[in-house]
Amino acid sequence: MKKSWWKEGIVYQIYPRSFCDSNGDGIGDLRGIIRKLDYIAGLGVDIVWLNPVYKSPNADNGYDISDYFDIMDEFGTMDDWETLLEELHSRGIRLIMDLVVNHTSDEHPWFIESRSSIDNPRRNYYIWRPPTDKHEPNDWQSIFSGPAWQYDSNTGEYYLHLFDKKQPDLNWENPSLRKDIYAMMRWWLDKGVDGFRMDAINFISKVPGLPSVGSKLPDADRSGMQYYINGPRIHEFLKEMRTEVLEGHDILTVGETFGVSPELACRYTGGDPPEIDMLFHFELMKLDQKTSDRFRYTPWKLREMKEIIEKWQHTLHGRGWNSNYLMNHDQPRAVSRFGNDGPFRRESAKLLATLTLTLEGTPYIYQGEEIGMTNPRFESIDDYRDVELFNHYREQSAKGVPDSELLPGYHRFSRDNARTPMQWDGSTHAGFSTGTPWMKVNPDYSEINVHTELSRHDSIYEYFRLLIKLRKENKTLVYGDFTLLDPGNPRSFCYLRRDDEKTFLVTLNFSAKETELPVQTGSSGNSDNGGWEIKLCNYPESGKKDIHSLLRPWEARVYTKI
Ligand code: ISL
Ligand code: CA
Repeated sequence: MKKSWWKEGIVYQIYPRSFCDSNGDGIGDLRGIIRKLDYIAGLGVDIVWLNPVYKSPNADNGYDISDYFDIMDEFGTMDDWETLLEELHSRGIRLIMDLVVNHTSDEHPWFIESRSSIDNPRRNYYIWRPPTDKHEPNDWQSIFSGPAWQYDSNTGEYYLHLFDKKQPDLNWENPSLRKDIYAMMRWWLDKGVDGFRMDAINFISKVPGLPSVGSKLPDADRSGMQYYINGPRIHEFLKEMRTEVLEGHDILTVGETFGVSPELACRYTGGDPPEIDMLFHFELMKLDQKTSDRFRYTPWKLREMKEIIEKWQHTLHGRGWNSNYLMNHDQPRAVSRFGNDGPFRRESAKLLATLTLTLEGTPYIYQGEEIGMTNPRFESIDDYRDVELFNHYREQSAKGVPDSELLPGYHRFSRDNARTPMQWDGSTHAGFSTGTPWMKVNPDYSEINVHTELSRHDSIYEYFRLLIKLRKENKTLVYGDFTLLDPGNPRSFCYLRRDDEKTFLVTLNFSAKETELPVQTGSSGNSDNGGWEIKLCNYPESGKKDIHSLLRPWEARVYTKI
């Protein structure tokens, strides 16, 4: 297997709007990030991924770009961005930028021209269709609720928007559009960026003719997704991007790809060179969300989580490359979702970190995960900020669904769960801003914050640091193979990571009950430890001398064979 820095590296994701506000306007910014670089570097991460910082009217917090070549006013200037890049590089940290090219803002000059007349040269930069029987051209639904088409009275046609109506989809069938996108990517590479996280990248090729779903399919399939996910020309476009832009650059590319199987992931990430280096799949994110209603909870079992992880580890081993994440800016807080944000918050935050950082594939840590931040439970819809939620709310309340029925779903699944301001200390607004934050701080900030965390010798941050160090010192944890132990065990998740040199055993108790280990690792007071030496444990008495045969509630241990 080919080795590379982006396989061995660890990524820290920053959502700039919510990270640190340097000038008191309530919005996080680039200067704020610069202030906190030693904190980030202290974790031992090698790569920072920034969510979009380009000019944007912020219908979807920067995922609606109006100028690819400039920085959003609220976040600072291009000079600030250059300083950030220099400061990261001087600490040995690389920077990857979000690349949003499935759509732009409706305020992008291309779209303004495109909508101006049917024969404008930019008309075909977007996807316009005349009405069908005075209605939408097809029955596709927007991922953010309602039809995926918006009527424009100026020319009497509809344009396609898979996300909000302020995010019109670009027409990748048009070679001039592709040329412009590639030129923009080269421009950022010339500025020194180290890679791209490609937003919704497997949505860019739509099935020609844009067929309607029709009424035959069950409800879950009515979105039209089958006509644009991994569409007919996606591999061709990515290969073209590779030759036109990426070839000859030693960078990292990661695709955000909803609806990809492990086999397909091998096709995307397995070539030489690969179409994209790695991708984010959504199978774990669907564990507790199995219906088409984004805000409906479905119970999940640890066994299912193990099956998914095992399948991805096995299928991609030697044939592609994984990326591992338990949350990001679109998902609930991992500790609230997969862990226990009550009495075992600290233990379970560390346990989840152990999982992310001991699998094959590149690990991604999202801001606040390293201090165990939790989901807020805002009591009023007004406290939320996300366009996805508001569009959903508008649709549901128009149908007469009361707030009290909608709030539990928002508490659990709103993307704002991950977007509340970073909790730096116990002062007003958690030290995020001296002004009024753009979104309320989670009320638990006086207990959960960086300052409190760093003052403890057993902090979650410190545990992340130790795990990262262990991974860096042991390439077996990066490249080794994966064997699941005791797959049917409903409470413990245990596995081996192995190569010619070493074997690691990871044991995770995903429950508040004591659980037996599937492997003989010796017991308290017993010198026969089965040849296992403990390297890391999320309980205070690191277990070095005292090796229990039972896993305590939410206990995580990493052993190595001696
Ligand atoms: O398709 C999905 C589920 O039905 C989504 O998970 C989809 O893949 C996801 O919403 C795409 O997210 C990305 O693009 C959005 C932006 O709002 C998100 O923040 C971004 O991560 C539009 O640019
Ligand atoms: Ca600011």
